[in-house]
Amino acid sequence: MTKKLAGISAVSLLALGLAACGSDDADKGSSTSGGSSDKPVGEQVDYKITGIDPGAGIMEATNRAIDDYGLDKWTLTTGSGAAMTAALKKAYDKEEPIIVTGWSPHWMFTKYDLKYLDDPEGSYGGAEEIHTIGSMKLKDEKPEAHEILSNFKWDEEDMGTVMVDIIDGKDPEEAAQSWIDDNADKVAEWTDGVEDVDGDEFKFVYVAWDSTVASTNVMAKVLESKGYNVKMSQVEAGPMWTAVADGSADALLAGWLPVTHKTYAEKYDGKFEDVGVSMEGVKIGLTVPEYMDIDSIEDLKE
Ligand code: PBE
Repeated sequence: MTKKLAGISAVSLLALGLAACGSDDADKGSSTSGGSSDKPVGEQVDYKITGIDPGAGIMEATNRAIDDYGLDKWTLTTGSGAAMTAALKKAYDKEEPIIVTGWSPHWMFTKYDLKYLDDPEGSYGGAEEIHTIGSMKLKDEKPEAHEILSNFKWDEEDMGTVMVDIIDGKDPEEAAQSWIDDNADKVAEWTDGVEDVDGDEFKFVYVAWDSTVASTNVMAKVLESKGYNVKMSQVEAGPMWTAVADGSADALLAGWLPVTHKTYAEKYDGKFEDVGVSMEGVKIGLTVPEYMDIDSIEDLKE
């Protein structure tokens, strides 16, 4: 029970983090320094934005922001979601300045007090949606899975529960299964009236982004419960889209649109089916600890 309560409060915080996105207009342009130092924020962080894997849409958006805001001195480092959150934890524990590429839903907003920097130029787009992207042959060849995936829709609290369980040490499969056990009504909305299959293979491709790990594990378990033999193949962002477009995988659950994965969606236009929207109102952007005394990407110019 204690665990459950802790989970709920963690998840409400996550929802709060999401609700706070972009609505933080207080103090705009109040200061050009960050943390307790008087130095410009750029000097404090060596003009470095801590990024993730190079194929992520948020990396493309961040390079666009560097351009849009004239951040000539700045560099975006590449790494992975895990390396980014490790760097964030390290800085946060010492109350040091750091700027990362962040997105919601993400457990980092549950574990740390963070804020998005305002983006008046709109380099990161606005409210995004997570789309389920299927291969062109999915509907004909695996109509049961297609139907379930087209019904798949949940919210940031649902995903947050799974993500927080995983970061707190639960195995992703177990975290997925316990969310399913606790949300039988929701799962039934996706699966009701859909016939079972007999061991047909189904292949998901996914990137090791914490949000995507959560959704893919949940849907893998749901499809398994209907008789599918599900394979999950972890790849980079580009190969994830390619695999669905060339039909070597059946579906991906991390099609962030209209902005984040626009380049991929345009590249493969006509070669995939947009099966449905699994979540609305998601967001990407530059993210900093609350203790930093900046509010807008414009403050990085100083
Ligand atoms: N993300 C998580 C991905 C999509 C899902 C925001 C890191 C990206 O930037 O491509």
